[in-house]
Parts: sequence; C-alpha cells; structure tokens
Amino acid sequence: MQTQVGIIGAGPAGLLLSHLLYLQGIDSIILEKRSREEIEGTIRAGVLEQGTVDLLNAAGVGERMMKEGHTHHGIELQFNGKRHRINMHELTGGKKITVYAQHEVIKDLVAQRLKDGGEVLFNVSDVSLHEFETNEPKIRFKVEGEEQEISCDFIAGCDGFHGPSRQSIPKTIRTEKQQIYPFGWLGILTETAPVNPELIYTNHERGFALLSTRSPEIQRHYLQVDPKDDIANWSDDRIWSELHERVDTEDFSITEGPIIQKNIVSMRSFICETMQHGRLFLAGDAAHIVPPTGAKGLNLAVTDIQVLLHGIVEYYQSGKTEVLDQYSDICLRRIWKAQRFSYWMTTMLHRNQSHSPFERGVQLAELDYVASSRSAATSLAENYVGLPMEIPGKKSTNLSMLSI
Ligand code: RFL
Ligand code: PHB
Repeated sequence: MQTQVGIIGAGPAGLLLSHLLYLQGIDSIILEKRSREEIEGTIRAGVLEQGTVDLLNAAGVGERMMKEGHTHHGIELQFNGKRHRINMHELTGGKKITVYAQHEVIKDLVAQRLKDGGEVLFNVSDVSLHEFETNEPKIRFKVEGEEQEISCDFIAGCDGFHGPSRQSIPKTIRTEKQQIYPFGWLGILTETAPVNPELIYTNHERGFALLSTRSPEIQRHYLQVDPKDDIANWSDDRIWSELHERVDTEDFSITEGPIIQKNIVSMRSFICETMQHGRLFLAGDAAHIVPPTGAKGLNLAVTDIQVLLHGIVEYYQSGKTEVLDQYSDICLRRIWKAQRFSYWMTTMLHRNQSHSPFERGVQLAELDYVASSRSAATSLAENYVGLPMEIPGKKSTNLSMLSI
C-alpha cells in the first residue's frame, strides 16, 4: 500500500488529521488496533476549547456538536462549602467552552472520513514503524492475520500513551519527564437531569469532586479516590453518599439516578521531548499526558494536529520544511503551558493527605485568591478556554489553518 501520510491511531488526533489533510487534497491511511464500536464507545473527555470548536466547525464536522453540545460561559469553584463563579466569558473577552463528549467527536469524524472515502483500517495488530529516518518511511502491520506494509512520505504517531510510535524514537534522542499524582478519578455516568448549569470543581476535606454533564438526560461526575482503589469497592450507594458529603451545600443536594457506567483512572503528567524524529511526528497523548483537571488533553491533541497539518501542507505546496523542522519546538512551547495549568489545577483542587496543616492552609488561600482577585481569575479563565495558537512567522489563528 502507498499513501502520503501514514497515521497510527484513530483517536481525535489521528481522525482529525486525516480529515484536515483530505480537505487539503492530501492522502492518508489510518491504522487503528481497536474496532469502530470500541473507539466510538470509550467514555473520556467532555470539554472542548473555543479553538477546538471553531476548527471542527470550519472543517465541516461540527453540525451535531452545535446541536447537541452545550456552551458554558463559566465554571464554579467550591471550597469551604461555598461556590464561587469564574465568569470566563467576561474575563476572556467573550470566549467560552463547549461540553460535548469525545466519543461523539469520534463518531462525527469516523462518519465523515468514511463518507469521503477515507481509508480507516480497524482491528489491525502488530504495528511497527520503519525507515522513518529516510524519505520513504514504512509501517508494517497485520490485518486479519495477514502481514501488510504501507510506504508513505510521513508517519503521524497518533496512537496514544501506550502506542508504538513514541517507543520507536531511539531512547538516546528523546527525554521523557513525568509526574505521577497520588490521586485517581472515579468517573460515573448517571441518568439524571443536569444538576447545575455549569461545571462545579470542588475542593473538600474528604477529596476533590467534579460535577459535569453530557446531555439533558446523562450527567458525568468524578470523585477523587486512591488511584490503586478497585471499582468493585464502590457500590452505587457508596458513590452517592460520598458525592453528597463533598458537593452538597446549605441550599444544594445532588440529584441521584441510576449509574450506567463507572471506572477509576490514575493521573499523571508526562511529556516527551522531542516530538519528532526524521519523518515521524508524534501528536496528542502519544507525546504528552495531562491530568484531566484542566480539561486539556483532547484540546492539545487538536493543536498539535494543526501545526503538523500546516507543516505537511507547506511541504507539498512548496517543498519547504520550515514548519516541519520546528514542529516539536512549536508544539512543546504551548504544551508546557498547558502542563503548567493542568498541574496547578490538580494541586490546587485535590486533597493531598501528605500535606501539613500549613500546606492545606496555603491551598485554601490560593482558591480564595482565585475566587476573589480579578487578575487571578483571569489567569485561570484564559488558560481554561485555551491559549492562542502561535506558529512563528505565520498567520496562525485556528481558522486560518484551513486556508493555508
Ligand atoms: P487517544 O484518544 O488515546 O487515541 C489513540 C488511538 O490509538 C490507538 N492505538 C493504536 N492503533 C494501532 N496500533 C497500535 N499499536 C495502537 N495503540 C493505540 C488507540 O486504540 C486509540 O484509538 O489519543 P489522542 O488522539 O491523542 O487523543 C487524546 C485524548 O483522547 C485525551 O487527551 C483526552 O481524553 C483527555 N481528557 C480530556 N481532554 C480534554 O481536552 N478535555 C476533557 O474534558 C478531558 N477529560 C480526559 C478527560 C481523559 C480522561 N481519561 C479517561 C484519562 C477525562 C478523563 C477521565
Ligand atoms: C468531563 O466532563 O468529562 C470533564 C469535565 C471537566 C474536566 C475533566 C473532564 O476537567
């Protein structure tokens, strides 16, 4: 098989890259180890930055998101039993976020790729990357037990944290930095009406809790738990009782409903420097992981893709590799800022049992500062809605990416 860009992974990064390349007349093939049903059914992110929403709309895949997603102009922080609203819309000159589930974005992108005749190969195995230090990289894999090979001009490693792409970069060339947190998130989906018009991030003596939403009928909530805890220890009754303890206030009691899904995920910050080697480019979770408290992971995957798209299009249009050569540096500059924000939100909002009473006092003072200072609240707001995308020397708003 032959294509221009071989893409490993049909997550948001791989699917969106393939679609944007198609809009620029560039061919790609996506290799995905899971089935279509699995990728369309995995529950993950919910918050889309304004830039992500604008890009999906400009790329013609935002119709359902605009109908079924919900725009939020602010978030609420709760501590010491009181709520404080951060009015992101006002603090950022009119920006907002949209709550629309990641697996719905995946469904929209898969449907569009298949409608446009895109090649997405599901259920592949034994993916390996070769000769990407030359001008003719190869990807080998098996599909239905049969060995296959793709020759391409570039490989996009969009295969998430556990995929083979990052591991293919020689260890002497990449530096990996990470932080493991002593926190896990127990996430549930429950059949109830929304409990609040906006997301509520709570710092409580017993641990962090987050109330989010998915649709008028389904809500998404999280509880901080021990990352090694077993979901079997958490009956529905125990989950509701813990949520009541942490989020109820004098005039609010969380609405209970049937829990239709529950699981525990651990949290880490991770970054791989460099994100490129030869003609292999890493994007999204393959190169970096942020703890979900800042709601940045999917959004970062989308901005990586835009830089990569820009570089690949420039190469095919003019033979220049100016942007491709700087791909890693351009992406990492913005990613480090998202790492900082996600780390800050995580340490500010979670209850750390190893904290001294003094450190706990500082944590609550930090929340109080954010809730009461316009400057501090603006800093949170501008990071939460998404920092601007910058490609040196290029006119690089999110939308201009589509008219390179
Ligand atoms: P993905 O989504 O992991 O997709 C990678 C794809 O590659 C496939 N793959 C392979 N394919 C072929 N061969 C192999 N050997 C392969 N190995 C892997 C996988 O099957 C998969 O389909 O990475 P991508 O595209 O970079 O997207 C990243 C996002 O998925 C991730 O950052 C977000 O989900 C993070 N995240 C959030 N991000 C946000 O922007 N906003 C949020 O509100 C938000 N909330 C969250 C989150 C992540 C969470 N979890 C579960 C960690 C909430 C949670 C609880
Ligand atoms: C979600 O709705 O899944 C969600 C919302 C906000 C976050 C993380 C996850 O910070």
